[in-house]
Amino acid sequence: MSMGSVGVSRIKKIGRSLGNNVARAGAGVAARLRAPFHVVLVGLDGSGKTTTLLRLRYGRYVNTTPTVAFNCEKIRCGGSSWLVWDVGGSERLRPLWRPYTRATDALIFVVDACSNADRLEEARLELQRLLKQQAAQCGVLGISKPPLLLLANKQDLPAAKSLNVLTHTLGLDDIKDQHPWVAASACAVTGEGLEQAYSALRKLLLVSRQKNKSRK
Ligand SMILES: Nc1nc2c(ncn2[C@@H]2O[C@H](COP(=O)(O)OP(=O)(O)OP(=O)(O)O)[C@@H](O)[C@H]2O)c(=O)[nH]1
Ligand SMILES: [Mg+2]
Repeated sequence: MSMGSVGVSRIKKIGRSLGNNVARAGAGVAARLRAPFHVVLVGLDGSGKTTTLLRLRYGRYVNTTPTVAFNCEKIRCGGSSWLVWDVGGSERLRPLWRPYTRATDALIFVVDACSNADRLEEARLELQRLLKQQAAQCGVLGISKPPLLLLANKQDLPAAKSLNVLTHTLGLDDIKDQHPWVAASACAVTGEGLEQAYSALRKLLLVSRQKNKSRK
């Protein structure tokens, strides 16, 4: 065997092993990209959380009853897969939001866009309380705040308020620099707007992760 042929076979061997390592690393990255984002759906009772989730899970309208604890479904929407925890929104269940939203990738706060002033004030208080808890929890754990999607549901109804009115009333305009958020309108009955809403949340999640990486 000549020196030249030994060299070539060694180079081929190194190339193969390098290729395997790159392939393994690539598979790891792909698996991480495929892993679903963990997201928690919260919002007042009757805002339509479960209807949005079941619409995405089954691709059709499903009649719901008030959630007495939580639902969990894996869905694909807006270019990603999501493991969605839908926690009941009745007053009695709201204390559960805290443990469910600990160390989540993202939050979705669903608001009934037709809510009257009292219900909007109730939603504002709950949302602001949740964001304060998030800030405290993330501070303790040393992690960044999970991006928030405000989902203005029931846009099919004539009394639905605009996104601008809702983001202002819920106090999101005031926390622009403190918490990453995005808002979108939807109708859970027809599914209109849900793809765009999840896609906007996905984009915000990726941008936030990129920012955190470059900060480290
Ligand atoms: N017109 C209209 N009705 C909707 C829409 N989304 C949900 N609903 C109705 O609103 C009611 C409450 O919906 P749910 O999905 O059960 O509400 P929820 O937020 O899960 O309520 P809890 O489980 O009690 O927290 C149901 O009667 C739904 O059919 C929508 O986009 N448009
Ligand atoms: Mg429900």
